[in-house]
Amino acid sequence: MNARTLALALIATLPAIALADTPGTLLAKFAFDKPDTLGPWHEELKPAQEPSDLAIDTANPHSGPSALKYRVKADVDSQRDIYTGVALAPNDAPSGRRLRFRFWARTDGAAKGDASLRVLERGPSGVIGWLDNKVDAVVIDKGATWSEYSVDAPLKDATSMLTLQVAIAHASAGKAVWIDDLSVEQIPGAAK
Ligand SMILES: [Ca+2]
Repeated sequence: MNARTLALALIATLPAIALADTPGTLLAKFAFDKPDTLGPWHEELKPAQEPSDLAIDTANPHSGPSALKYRVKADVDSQRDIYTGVALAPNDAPSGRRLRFRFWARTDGAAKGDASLRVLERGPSGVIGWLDNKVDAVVIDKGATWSEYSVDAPLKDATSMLTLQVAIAHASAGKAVWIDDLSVEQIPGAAK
């Protein structure tokens, strides 16, 4: 490869690098570092109905002193989730809004595809739909080692609030997922 070819090859990689590093506007960040508080995260069902543990775990943090741990305690053979809400600013982007979700996760006892991040878009009239029309925005499948996950997706125009869910499908005793450093950023939208 001569110098010119090398230069062209490097230039060709620039847009992808620039896109991945595009600074976004941070809308929400969950570090799960305050001891003994889950902050705004909740279980889908009341504790008596929900055979699971949801806790701040100081034994297995990704960063800081702790992470969020969600562990199913009994065989329920259906999906279970924990959730929180994220309020958005009014839609003032004529070219559309685009969000980036980033987090670190690890699992225990969960098969590939069991655990996922789900993002429900909501508006003044209620539920609008899943982010990018996909039930699972991100499938968490890399096992016991902390791994980083990221997804970019366009937001529907009427969306004013998000519900983030960490879901475990086919919930059975012992399946667990840890989440840390979850962020939601708005990044430049693509022209429609
Ligand atoms: Ca943390």
